[in-house]
Amino acid sequence: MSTATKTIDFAAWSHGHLQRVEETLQRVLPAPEIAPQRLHQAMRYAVLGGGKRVRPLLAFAAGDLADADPERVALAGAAVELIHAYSLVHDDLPCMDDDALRRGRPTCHVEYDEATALLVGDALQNLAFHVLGEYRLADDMKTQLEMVKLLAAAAGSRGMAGGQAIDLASVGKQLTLPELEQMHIHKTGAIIRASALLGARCGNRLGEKEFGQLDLYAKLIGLAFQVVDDVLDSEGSTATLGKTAGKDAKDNKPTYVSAIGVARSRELALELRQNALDALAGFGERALRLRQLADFIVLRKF
Ligand code: GRG
Repeated sequence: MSTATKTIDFAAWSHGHLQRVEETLQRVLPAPEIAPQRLHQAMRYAVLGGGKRVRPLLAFAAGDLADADPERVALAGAAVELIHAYSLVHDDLPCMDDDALRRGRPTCHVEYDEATALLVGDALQNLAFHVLGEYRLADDMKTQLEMVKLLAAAAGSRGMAGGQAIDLASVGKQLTLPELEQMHIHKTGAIIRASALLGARCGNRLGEKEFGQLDLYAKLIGLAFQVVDDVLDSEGSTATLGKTAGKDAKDNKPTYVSAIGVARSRELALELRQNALDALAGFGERALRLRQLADFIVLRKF
């Protein structure tokens, strides 16, 4: 397959899967007319208002490795996206990053109010686990329970929430590269990693070695995602990003750009991508979408 054909093919693949994710999110979110209406409307505002949906796409791509049923993966991917959306709503609150723009629109607490935004995050987090418990997502219940624990660990104090705590405690400090890496492996990487692992768990059980290789890929690509995020924050525009650009420097946050500069950060993202691709070497064509997503994550402009 030529590079041009593969690229077009990726566009079609992601378009189809994005539609499936949107339909699934629409379906699992409470309808806006159900009481309490304002909370349900705000939840839908936070989740359905755009976003790249990289995490569900990673779940689908990893699902390919395990011949997973796309309907199962769509639900697992939706659960991850609900956790992601909750994290953004809480991250934007005045007590955290205090941001007014997200996905090109007013943040949830600006559009509604702070208390509602807090409840939106709480409710989305619970909805994510409801989805993992409500539908049949794996061949056996033991695996499905593993999936619940996997997402709980990724979102909790030893995952995303813990990474956010390190982030808040690091304002005004210059972290070493290993410290920065630790922060981001937790804050951003844990949920990205969980997306891929959950997608794979929806299908035939991968061997330990194969699951380990997927895990390695997911860790590397999660870190690459954050390195690129730091570069985009420093170089991108608010209009393209749909969120306030230049916020890390303004807030005096340690980033890859502040630690090693833009040029080296770009190189690092490419190195991480290459290492992630190397981790997939044994999978052959089954890992095509994971390879293409690695490229998308590293070469993206928003
Ligand atoms: C646990 C209370 C609590 C809060 C967590 C981790 C967190 C708060 C927020 C994430 C903060 C953040 C903006 C991290 C940078 C990397 C990142 C997750 C960027 C946004 O993700 P994208 O680019 O966003 O995938 P879209 O809008 O495309 O979904």
